[in-house]
Amino acid sequence: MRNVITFGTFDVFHVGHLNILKRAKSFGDRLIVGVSSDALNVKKKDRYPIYNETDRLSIIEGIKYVDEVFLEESLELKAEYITRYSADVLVMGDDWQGRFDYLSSLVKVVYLERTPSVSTTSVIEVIQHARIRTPITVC
Ligand code: C2G
Repeated sequence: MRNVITFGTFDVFHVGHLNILKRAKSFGDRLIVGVSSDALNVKKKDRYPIYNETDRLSIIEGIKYVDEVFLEESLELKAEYITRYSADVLVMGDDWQGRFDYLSSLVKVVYLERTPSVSTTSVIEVIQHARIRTPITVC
C-alpha cells in the first residue's frame, strides 16, 4: 500500500485543484490531503479564504480521488504529518518547486506542473467583474 500526501488551501475549488488531486492519486493507492487551516491561510496569503476550513475539508473529502483529509495547521509540520500518515510520496504543485526537497529523506518528493490559466484569484476576479456587468435586482 503506497500512501500519497499533498497539501493546499483549495479555496473556491476549481479544475486546477481537481487535476492535481487526480494526478497525485496516480502516484499511489491512497491519497491523504492536508487542507490549510483558515489561520494558516492568513499567515501564507494575508487574507481569510472565501470558504472556511470546515467547508473546504468537506469539499476535499468528497472528491473521489481523496481517501483521507486533515487540517494543516503549520507549514513547518510537514515532517510530522508525513510520519503520522505513513506517506511514501509528497506531491506539490510546481509553484512550490524545491521548497520541500529537504523532506526527501522521508518521502519521494514530486512537483507537478500547475494547470495553466486558472487560480482562486482569477475566479474571484471573474466573479467580481460579472457582478458589475450584471447586477442582481431583488424586488
Ligand atoms: N494548483 C494547480 N494548478 C492551479 C492551481 C493550483 O496545480 N492552476 C495546485 C497547487 O500547486 C497546489 C494545490 O493545487 O499544489 C492547491 O493550491 P492552493 O490552494 O493554492 O495551495 P496553497 O495555498 O499553495 O497551499 O503546505 C503547502 C500549502 O498548504 C499549499
